[in-house]
Amino acid sequence: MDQYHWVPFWPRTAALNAVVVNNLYIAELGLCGLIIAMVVGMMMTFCVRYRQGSTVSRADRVKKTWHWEITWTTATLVAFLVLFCWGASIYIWLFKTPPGDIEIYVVAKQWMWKFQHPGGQREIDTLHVPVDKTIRLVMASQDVIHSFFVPAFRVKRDVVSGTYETIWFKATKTGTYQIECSQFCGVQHATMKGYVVVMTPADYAAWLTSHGIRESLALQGEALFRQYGCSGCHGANSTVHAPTLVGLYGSIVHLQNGGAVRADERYIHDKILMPNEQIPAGYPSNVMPSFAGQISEDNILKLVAYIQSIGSQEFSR
Ligand code: HEC
Ligand SMILES: [Cu+2]
Repeated sequence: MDQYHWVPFWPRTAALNAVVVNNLYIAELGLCGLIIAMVVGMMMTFCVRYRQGSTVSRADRVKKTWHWEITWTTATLVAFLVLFCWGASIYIWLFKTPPGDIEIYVVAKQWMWKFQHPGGQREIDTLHVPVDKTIRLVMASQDVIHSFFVPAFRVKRDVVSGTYETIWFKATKTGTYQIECSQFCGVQHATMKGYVVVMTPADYAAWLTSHGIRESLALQGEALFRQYGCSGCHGANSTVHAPTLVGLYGSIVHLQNGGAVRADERYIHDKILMPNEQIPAGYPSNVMPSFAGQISEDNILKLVAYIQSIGSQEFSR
């Protein structure tokens, strides 16, 4: 059963993320309620006790009691600091995407959600996932800003064009849950809805087989890698001084400007569109051409999947 399902208007709770957010929410609400009760309670008490015509003593009106001042101030400070630390750690936990058992690529566009599974299965506006697995979404926008929001999972992340955003969730209950776009993205924004279908592992496996008509994303990416001429420079027989992409994914790249970056999806994506933003140390700049405007986000995702498939370092993000 849903956590707190008996509370009116409480959204459904169908993921590990949602349970954690629920607990924080209840605690914050409880603490704030307690403080309101104390403040309003005291106000009412004093209003009645010192009303005009009451005969209680009004002596010592300006006497300060430091004990009370200090106790009260410290207690609220500590309470809110605890809430802050707890909330901040949950925020980091929610937004720092772990590697994930299954990685799904998402392209948002006016006005639909396109999903691509690692095996090449594609779907629009409906996302099938297994229960109790960490699902990692790598999301790109083909046009304007969108936002991927699944209320029942309490996960929401803006999807901005030109770069990748990631988000994760672990569904804990089978069922169908609504996806909303929560950034105004044009006239059909209100209809940009979809569903996450959470299935048992067996059902999910069956769904994958019945939809596994295409070749895997990595294989499609390999074809694009040749088609766009990447292999001409990055291939084993190339005469161009370009780095091999084997084992690149997940490694640390040392840059010409002295910095270092993790070669994750975003790095590879940005490298294809803006090659001169980050140059690996020891390689010439202005050799790799920009493919901005030539490769769609769908195809960039496939290229990334291919580069990931030719060797990656395990890492935690
Ligand atoms: C004309 C040759 C050329 C072509 C074509 C080319 N690249 Fe590159 N690429 C380079 C060079 C040179 C570098 C190293 C210098 C730099 O980063 O600009 C590089 C760097 C990279 C890097 C960063 C590698 C690292 O070790 O950090 C990636 C990823 C990459 N290219 C992917 C691609 C993809 C995908 C394509 C095809 C869509 C492509 N390249 C097409 C020459 C090329
Ligand atoms: Cu949208």
